[in-house]
Amino acid sequence: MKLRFSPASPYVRKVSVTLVETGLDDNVEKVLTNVWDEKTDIGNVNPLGKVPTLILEDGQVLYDSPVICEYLDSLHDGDKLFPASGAERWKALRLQALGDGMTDAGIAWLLETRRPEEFRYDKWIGRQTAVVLRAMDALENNLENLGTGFGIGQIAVACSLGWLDFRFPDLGWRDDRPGLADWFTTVSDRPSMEKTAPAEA
Ligand SMILES: N[C@@H](CCC(=O)N[C@@H](CS)C(=O)NCC(=O)O)C(=O)O
Repeated sequence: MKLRFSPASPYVRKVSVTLVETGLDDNVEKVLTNVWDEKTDIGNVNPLGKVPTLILEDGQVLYDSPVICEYLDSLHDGDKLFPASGAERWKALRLQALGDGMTDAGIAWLLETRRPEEFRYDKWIGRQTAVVLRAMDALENNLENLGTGFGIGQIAVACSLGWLDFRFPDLGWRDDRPGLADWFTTVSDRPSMEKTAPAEA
């Protein structure tokens, strides 16, 4: 399998963490991809032009991160990151959606700040910032949803928080959210998280 990746992407990090947590890290060749390079071929591989994109041995292409992570989870016999069914599954998928949604808003916010000043829309930045902070509040106010495990929902939230620290180091989100801050400190010690810290390409 080949993984088209960028070391800065929080969605790619979900896949990279999943690979370590499932013991599959050695089964994937990682191909550095700059999706913003005008000459990139990523749009020929994945019509959405995004990373992560996983290319299977038979040439089949998988995207996006929830699909890739669930596929990888189907390839091993250890503890599953995606509960198979029932209430636990919906809980895990909702937590993943919350983590991914927090990332989506953070990325929209970041990209807006990178536009030339005359094209920047402060109201849009405000809207996205509010989503990020509201998602963090929802996590802080429902810490039981994070629990003690490290499945796909927790992975999505951890990768999102790690990316927000990377891109917005002065956000100060820990000040009013001590429970979430403690949880993130604990999960950041996992080898899968240590090995995949975000970096500029
Ligand atoms: N929902 C997708 C989001 C993937 C995504 O937006 N990746 C970014 C990198 S962080 C990207 O490739 N952006 C390129 C673009 O939007 O054109 C996932 O979970 O994989």
